[in-house]
Amino acid sequence: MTQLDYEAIVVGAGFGGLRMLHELRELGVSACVLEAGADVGGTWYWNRYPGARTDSEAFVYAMSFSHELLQEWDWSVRYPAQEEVQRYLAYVADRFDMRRDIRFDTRVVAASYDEAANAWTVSTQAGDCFVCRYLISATGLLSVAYVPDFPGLDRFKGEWYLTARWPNEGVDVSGKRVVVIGTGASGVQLIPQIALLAEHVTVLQRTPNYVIPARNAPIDQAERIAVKREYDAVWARARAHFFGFDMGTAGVVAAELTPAEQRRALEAGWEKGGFRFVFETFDDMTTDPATNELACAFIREKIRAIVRDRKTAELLCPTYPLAAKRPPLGHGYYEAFNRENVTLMNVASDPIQEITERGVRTACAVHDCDVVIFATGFDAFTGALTSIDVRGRDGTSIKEKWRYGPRTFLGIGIDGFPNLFMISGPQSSFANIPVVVDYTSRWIGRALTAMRTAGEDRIEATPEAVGEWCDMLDALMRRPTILAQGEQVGSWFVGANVPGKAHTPLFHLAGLSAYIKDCERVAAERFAGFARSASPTLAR
Ligand code: N01
Repeated sequence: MTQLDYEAIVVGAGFGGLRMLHELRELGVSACVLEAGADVGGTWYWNRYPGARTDSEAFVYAMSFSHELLQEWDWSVRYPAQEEVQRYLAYVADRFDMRRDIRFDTRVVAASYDEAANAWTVSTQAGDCFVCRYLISATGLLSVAYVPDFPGLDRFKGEWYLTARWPNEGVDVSGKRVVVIGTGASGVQLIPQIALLAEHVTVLQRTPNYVIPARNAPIDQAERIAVKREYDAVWARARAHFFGFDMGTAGVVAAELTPAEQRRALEAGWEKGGFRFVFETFDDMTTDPATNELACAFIREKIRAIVRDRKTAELLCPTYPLAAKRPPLGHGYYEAFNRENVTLMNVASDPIQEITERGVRTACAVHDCDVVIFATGFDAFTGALTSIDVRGRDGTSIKEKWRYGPRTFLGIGIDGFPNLFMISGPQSSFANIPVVVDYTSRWIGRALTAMRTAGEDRIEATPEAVGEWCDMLDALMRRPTILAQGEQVGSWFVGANVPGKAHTPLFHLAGLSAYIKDCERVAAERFAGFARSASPTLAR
C-alpha cells in the first residue's frame, strides 16, 4: 500500500487555503498547505503595491467560520489597506495555530494522480515530493500576473516592477519619472499614490474604466457593534447577494422613475460610493442596456466635472457598458489627473512598440523614464493551475485538457482528475472572495463527509456533468447581458485580456446566489454528477 504523507494537500495559503485547512481540521483530515510565499496571504502577500486595498467592504472581507474571530477582530476602515488585510490573515493563521500545517517558500510545480494507489504525488520546485489522497487547489483566481511581451525589456536601464509582485521592501519612486502601463483595478489604486512622490507619472491607458469613488472612511464604533451583533444575518445576506456583499437592492428599476428622480438616485448612489452605486441605485443597472447607459452617461459627466483638462477628461471616458469590465473603485483617481506631474497617454491609438534602454516607445512617442510599472493584469482563473504540471488518471495534463478553455463541474471537480478539488476554480463563482471560498470549502467538506460515511475514498466529476456545466455557462454567455459583453472590451471575465487565450466564460455569470443554488442541488442529490467509489486500496 502506498504510504500517504497527508490525507489532503492544499496548494496556497491565501483566504481559500486557510479556510480549507480549517475545514479539514474540523473533519479530522490530516492536511498540509504548500505555499510559494514566505507568509500567508496569497494575493495579499504579493500585491503590496502602494494604494492596494480591498474593494469589498471590510465586514464581509473576513473569515466567517468562527464567531469568536468575528467578535475579536476590528477593521479600521471601510476598505482596509493591503497591510491591514495581511495582518488580519496572519492573525487568523496564528489564532488557529495554522502555521504548523503550512510549508512556506514551497512552490508546487507538478502533481500527478496514480490510479493504482489512488494517490496524488505533489512535487515542489525544491525537489520534494509529498503523497496524498486529496489534492485541493486554492491557488487564487487572480494570482498569475500577465505581462505583455513587449520587446526590449531586457535592455531597459531603469527599474521595472509588476504590481502583482511588488517587492517586500517597497520601491522608492521619489523624484523619479515613472511610466505606468495599465489602468485596471491595480493601476487605478496605484497611480494616485505614486503621483504623490514621483517627479512625473506618465499613465499609458489602452481602455478607460468606469472608476467609482470608494468613499473610504473610518468605521465608527456604533456601526462595528451593530454589525457584530447580527453577523449571522450579515453572512446570510452576503450569500444571497449576486456578488457576495451585504448590500440591499434599490427596490426600483430606472424606468419607474422620472428623469429628476433618476438623477437623484444616481447622485445618492455616487455619494454612497463603492459597489453600492452598481447594486443599490437601480435594480436593472447590469441587465437593462438603457439603464446601464444612464449610469454610464452619469459617470462620464462626473469625469468631465472632476478632470480639468478637457482632452484628458475625454480620454478617461469609457464608451462601453458599465460592468462589461470589472469597474475599479477609486481613491482620488480622476483627481490625480489634475496634478501637474501626471500625464495620460492613449496607447489604444498609439500602441506600445517596445521598451528601450531609456523608457517606453510607442508608434508616435518616446516616454523616457526611470521606472516602468506593469499593472497589466492576470491570466485569470486558469493561469495558476495550467502553470503547474497537473496530470490526471491517464497522464493528460490540465493544460492540454483546457487548451480550448476550462472544463469543470461546478468549478470544483474535473473529469479524469479524481480527488482533485478546486477552490475558486474556473467556472465557479466570481464574487466577494471570502464568501465564495467559505462556501466552497464547506461544500468540499460535505462531499468528504458523505464519502467517509459511505466508505468511499474516490470522487471524480463525470464527463456528462462537466459537459452540461460547460453548456450551461456557454448559454449564460450567449444571453444578452452586460457581463457577457466582456469579450468585445478585452475583459479577463472571458479570457479576452491575454492574447491567444480561449474566449470562454471563466465564471458562473449568473452570480453567487445562483451558483450556490446549483451547488446545493448537487449536494442534495447525493453529489450527483460526481462518481464516487471505494478504491481497491481502501478495500484491501
Ligand atoms: O488587471 P486588469 P488589474 N498595452 O486586467 C492593460 C482584481 N483586483 O490587475 O483594458 C497596454 O483589469 C489593460 O488594458 P485593456 C479585480 O477583480 C482587485 O488591474 O486590456 N495596456 C488594462 O488597463 C480586477 O478586475 C483589486 O485595454 C495593456 C490593464 O493593463 C482584476 O484583479 C485590486 C496591455 C490590466 O487591467 C484585475 O485587475 C486589483 C498592452 N499590451 C485587482 N496589456 C481589489 O479588489 C494589458 N494592458 C482591491
